[in-house]
Amino acid sequence: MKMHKRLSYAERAALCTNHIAQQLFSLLAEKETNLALSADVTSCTTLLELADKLGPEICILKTHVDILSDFTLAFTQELTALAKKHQFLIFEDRKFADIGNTVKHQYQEGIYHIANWADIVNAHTLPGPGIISGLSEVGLPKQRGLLLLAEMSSAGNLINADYTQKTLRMAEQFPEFVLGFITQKKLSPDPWWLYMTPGVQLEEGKDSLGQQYVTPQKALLENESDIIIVGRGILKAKDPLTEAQKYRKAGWDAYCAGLKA
Ligand code: 5BU
Repeated sequence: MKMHKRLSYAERAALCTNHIAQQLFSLLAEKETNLALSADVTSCTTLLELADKLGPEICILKTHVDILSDFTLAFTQELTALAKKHQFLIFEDRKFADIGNTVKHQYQEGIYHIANWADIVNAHTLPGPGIISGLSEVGLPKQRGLLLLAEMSSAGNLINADYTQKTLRMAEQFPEFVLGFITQKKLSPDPWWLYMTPGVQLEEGKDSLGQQYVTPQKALLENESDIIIVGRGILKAKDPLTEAQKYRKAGWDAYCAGLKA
């Protein structure tokens, strides 16, 4: 028997001290979508068209900026303008994984200047807490947020339950900067952490390179995650907008069912 009633996104927004978590929980509640689009395309024009068309359906647009073959800084200005227009946050799925001093430069400098346009980035905890300190030196003054990789969706990954728990403990040392986790499931009774789950499609399954898919219901209702991250499930569809609307509905219905459970 369940002891605790699940809290709504709005209730959790009110319990957050982390600025970005609060903003994102409020956005989920107001826009009524827990769908993040993984915009894994290689052309800036295609990405911007997707962002403009699907923007009204999503809470987050997730990028892999280093797969864009025609990246320019002007592109990031257009993307941030679309984020404002359609009210979504930008998450660069950079998966930083080096020592603090190096990731600081990777976050702020280089070709991409990620810290200037991405609201959220993520990092592996393998290098230890210095990676978070380094990123926070760049991100905190800009009111950015960090997700830690607590679990991965791919088959045979080396993350175990102990690593996941230690990742949670590390997050607790940086409550101002860390807003939550990339994970397959809820990790803590503390209501302020946000959970985002990749490896989601309408049917369970896998791809040929180790990706494993769960359904929106499994991720949000059973595993109590908060946001589903969907790439090819939407991008490969004949009509990505209609497909995004299907995922949005599936995600929102699963969230509402969780509140009633
Ligand atoms: P897909 O097309 O829905 O399989 O894309 C999933 C996206 O999420 C893709 O950009 C991955 O890089 C990303 N991802 C993931 O699939 N699994 C993980 O554990 C993490 C990120 Br972390």
